[in-house]
Amino acid sequence: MTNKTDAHSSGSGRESSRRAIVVHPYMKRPNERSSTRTLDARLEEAKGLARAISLDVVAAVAVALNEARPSTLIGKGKVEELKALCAEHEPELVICDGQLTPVQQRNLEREWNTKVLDRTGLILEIFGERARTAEGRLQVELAHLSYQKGRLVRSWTHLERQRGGFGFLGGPGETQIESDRRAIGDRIAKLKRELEDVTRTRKLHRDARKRVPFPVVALVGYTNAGKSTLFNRLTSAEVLAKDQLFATLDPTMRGLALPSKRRIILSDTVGFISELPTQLVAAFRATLEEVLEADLVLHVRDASHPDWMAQKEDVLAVLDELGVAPQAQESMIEVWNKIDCFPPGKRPAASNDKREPKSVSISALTGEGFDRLLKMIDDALAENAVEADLRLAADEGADLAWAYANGDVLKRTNDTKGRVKLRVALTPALLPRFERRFGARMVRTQG
Ligand SMILES: Nc1nc2c(ncn2[C@@H]2O[C@H](COP(=O)(O)OP(=O)(O)OP(=O)(O)O)[C@@H](O)[C@H]2O)c(=O)[nH]1
Ligand SMILES: [Mg+2]
Repeated sequence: MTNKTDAHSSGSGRESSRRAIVVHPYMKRPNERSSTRTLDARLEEAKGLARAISLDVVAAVAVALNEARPSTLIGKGKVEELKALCAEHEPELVICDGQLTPVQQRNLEREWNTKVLDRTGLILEIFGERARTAEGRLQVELAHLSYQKGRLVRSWTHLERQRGGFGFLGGPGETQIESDRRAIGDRIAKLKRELEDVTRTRKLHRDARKRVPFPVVALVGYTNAGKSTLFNRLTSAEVLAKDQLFATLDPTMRGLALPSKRRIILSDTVGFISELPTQLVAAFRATLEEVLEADLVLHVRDASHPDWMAQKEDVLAVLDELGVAPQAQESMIEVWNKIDCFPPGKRPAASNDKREPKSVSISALTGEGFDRLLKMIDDALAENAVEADLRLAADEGADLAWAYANGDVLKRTNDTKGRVKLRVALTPALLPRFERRFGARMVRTQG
């Protein structure tokens, strides 16, 4: 991975002044996916990704393709044009906002006399810079290696085809690649073992936390939607919120009390993006377990973004790929953020359609709409809650204290003999623990 200066501490990143040209190739005959996004927004996103590793974008060009050329992806004429642009700006790097085969990458590097990185490579670089925890770093390195390994295989088959007619198979190139592949394979196996250890420790922590009776509410959403800003405002925590793609990588959790006094744990996570490299989705599955096990998921959306509909599809696709249960997706609340960007009267209106997910408009920046948001969280959790009655004898004070510490006590009645009846509200996750502790002394009344 890279060993450049820290993007967070370098501020504008100007002093590093690594100049880059961004090239966004797209098919002239748009397929379904690209047609839902504006070209401008795609180019902006590509520039944003480049800036996320403090690159100084000196030029950005969208390139229309009739077809993908196997040798260079983009057509001859455009390759020449961009060569001139490279000669003019002398960038350190050209970002190609699409997938390149290793052969295409190498050919373009030769043509333009500069290093070329494709979208997956760029996202991996960003994640490499952002990862802070041991687990995050392991996950990114693993993803990076899987990516490299795939490229070695492909370039090898290409070489094989080139040499095929001459009987040079088994030449030095092949041996080199074979041993590279083996080395990468060994490293991957080692990383996987280390990651398993870290994940196990993390699970222990999570189980310990589970003994706290608070429901977990997870924020998910497209990168830059405003998850961390909302998280900070709600919990008054200082989590890095930046106009930067993938500002947050490692999940962060903080406690918070709702208006009903119900305490929850809010979790801020990594943002999603279209065409998230599959290696990364796989690698981050462990981290995103917080989301998988959340009692409620809030989908934070940037309502001011021209592509917010396409972004929603991307987020739902990643949630599916991660295996977030359909019922969790069903109870998901959509948080339409950044409504301060709209003049009054021009704001997107929440639908009353029962088939649509519940939604609430807010501004994480101004705090507008927070009352409604918090009430919706309260209501949704209450809806999922289970109620039960506990009957305790006078000498069962320890159990009584435990019930107060772990459940949400709604009502208490004492009789003359010192016996106590408690009505408690429990999250679904808590129910089994109460059942274990109280057995026949507990009767479910609802849920
Ligand atoms: N105008 C406006 N800007 C906002 C609002 N909420 C967040 N932003 C801005 O949007 C940018 C991204 O905010 P973050 O909170 O870092 O977004 P995120 O979803 O955590 O992004 P990642 O961690 O990269 O996935 C920042 O520049 C915020 O100041 C809002 O309600 N209104
Ligand atoms: Mg964030």
